[in-house]
Amino acid sequence: MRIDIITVLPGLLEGPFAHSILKRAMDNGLAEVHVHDLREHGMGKHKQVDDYQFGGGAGMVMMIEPIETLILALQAERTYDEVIFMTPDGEVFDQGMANMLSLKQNLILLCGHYKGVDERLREKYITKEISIGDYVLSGGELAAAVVSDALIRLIPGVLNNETSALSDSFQDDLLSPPVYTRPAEYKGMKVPEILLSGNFKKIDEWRHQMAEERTKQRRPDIWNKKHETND
Ligand code: 6GU
Repeated sequence: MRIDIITVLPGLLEGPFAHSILKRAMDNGLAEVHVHDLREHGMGKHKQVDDYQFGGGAGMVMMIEPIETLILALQAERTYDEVIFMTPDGEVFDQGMANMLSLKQNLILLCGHYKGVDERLREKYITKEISIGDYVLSGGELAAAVVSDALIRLIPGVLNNETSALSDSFQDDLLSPPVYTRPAEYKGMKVPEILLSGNFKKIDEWRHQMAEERTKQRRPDIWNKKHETND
């Protein structure tokens, strides 16, 4: 998978891909993330990328031309499955969308800023718009990092057995059960007996039961959605 991220703040995206699982995925050639500084394609000697909005009102709007130039240059090199605009008024991202997008080869993520981007660019080039939740971030960069992380970890070979994405919360519409490590007793607090029993069938049952209880209690919305179709 290749992800091209278009941003006015490339520095914000240096950290997330330089560590741990995402770094290893890139080192192993399983994923490529290319961050493009929109300002390099800005207009005039000030490399302008945004301008006042027609009709008045506070806040700048990202101009069409620098973004179009970058998108066309990328599309001349390869075919993109989606050109995604990261924006709080997009479709809300979830595990289902992550699963779908993780099957794609080439994606462009455009990070929104200021008051947004000229509507004509959205109409002409954007094939999908994603929000990561109902709150407003200063820009789309952190959201692009969130989406990229969620996709890359699903690529076969990125996770090993121990960290397998198949046992993730949400993958089976259940939250994860509680987990424990050494010591078996800490300041009087004990690890549930069953986990020390060595009876792996019983342990599996216990974990499943805890996952169900946790989902019912914390996310009745997910629990009810999972069960309404079966009733
Ligand atoms: Cl994708 N961008 C911004 N600026 N805010 C958000 C978001 C995206 N998703 C949730 N809030």
